[in-house]
Amino acid sequence: MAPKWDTVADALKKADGEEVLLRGWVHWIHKLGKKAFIRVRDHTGVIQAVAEKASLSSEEWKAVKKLTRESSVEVRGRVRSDPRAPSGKEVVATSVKVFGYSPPFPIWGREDVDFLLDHRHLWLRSRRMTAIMKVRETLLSAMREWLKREGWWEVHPPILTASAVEGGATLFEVKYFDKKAYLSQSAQLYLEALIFSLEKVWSLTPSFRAEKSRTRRHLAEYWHLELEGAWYSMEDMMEVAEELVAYAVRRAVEERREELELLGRDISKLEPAFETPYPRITYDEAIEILKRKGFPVSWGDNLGADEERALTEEFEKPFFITHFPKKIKAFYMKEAPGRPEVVLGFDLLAPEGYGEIIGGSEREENIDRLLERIREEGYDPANYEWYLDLRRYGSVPHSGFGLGLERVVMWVTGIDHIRDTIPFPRFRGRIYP
Ligand code: NSS
Repeated sequence: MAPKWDTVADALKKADGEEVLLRGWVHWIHKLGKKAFIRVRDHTGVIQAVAEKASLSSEEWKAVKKLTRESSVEVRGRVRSDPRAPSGKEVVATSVKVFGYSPPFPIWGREDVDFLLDHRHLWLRSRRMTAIMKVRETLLSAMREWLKREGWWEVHPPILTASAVEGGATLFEVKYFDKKAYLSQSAQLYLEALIFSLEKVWSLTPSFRAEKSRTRRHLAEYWHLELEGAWYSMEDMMEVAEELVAYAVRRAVEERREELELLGRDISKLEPAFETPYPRITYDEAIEILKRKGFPVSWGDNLGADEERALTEEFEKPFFITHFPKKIKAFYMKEAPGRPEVVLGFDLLAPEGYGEIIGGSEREENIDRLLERIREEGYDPANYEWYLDLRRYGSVPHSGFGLGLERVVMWVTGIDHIRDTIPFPRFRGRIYP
């Protein structure tokens, strides 16, 4: 069905004198005697309409006089080039219809963070949030397209689960009838079950982490894109990860240049990410680099945000860190052959200080080692019986990873806080709206 009205982008493409019918919200309005300048916003942009008392019915002119910012309107008119208009063209209105008036809009754009979060449902109308949401959509559709083309099956694992994947400390507990259950931290264990039929699977699910501290890059609810592949080694999986990211970033730059520019993103900093392979360093090398940079780190330490930021200064494109100490990584990661203190795990870090966007590994196949690690974590092995079955019945070498969509959006848009990568962010202290 062809839309019955024009977008602002359509209007800007029209020649002088052509008729348009716009629908949108009043972005800005200036009333001057018998004239009103109405900037109309829709999802494609903003255009100025000029309404004059003489060209409208008296009802319509009355309505125009009552218009306020964020009222919703329909404007019919003719396009006219005007170098003084913000977009070089304006619409000379022949009719204005009001759908909904707006009392004084509470947001001007200079309010503090908490005010904007309390009014998130309204702040989403800003051009900044609109641009970010479009970049997000483009990144995700590009990834989806890539995965389909490369033969990965999309599947739908559960969100309500009986057990932890990524450590008990960040589990959200929910009442599940007369039992306790948890919101999923990762679909991984279920994806591991699905590779025995579909072999190459992926899912996009919300993942939940009860992160106790508020940071710039942690949400309590985030969108997790996860892959799992039968017969894939860690190295194979890293190639998948870099190709997926390179493709998505390239597409976002090609298709969302205007939005990235509106956000003030220096696009030249994203271009190196188009080319694979991405550099690879081991955890051991990362520790050496950090020591050289004067960080008081020793082997076995977790790499926090500050350490990651320092490492990103060494690279102009995303890079992998591999072979982490076993004791800082999850129970399911496979021991490195000949080096039992290290696992075949990898992180992909985005440059410019952004840090980890992907975490993955080859999975432990040895059932005894798995059980031992499950016990060490303090989990009840009974909850993992089904998972252990996957090692009993025709076990295969396999690997996978999880990508935090908001982390990727944050890097690509160049924004400094994860909360603006998602319409309604969830983190400690924030559940409304
Ligand atoms: O904890 S991860 O590093 N890894 C997993 O959950 C694996 N079980 C995934 C897998 O192999 N299937 O999380 C993966 C990614 C991580 O690199 C971040 O990009 C993102 O998920 N992540 C988060 N994003 C936003 N907020 C929070 N709290 C968060 N935690 C992880």
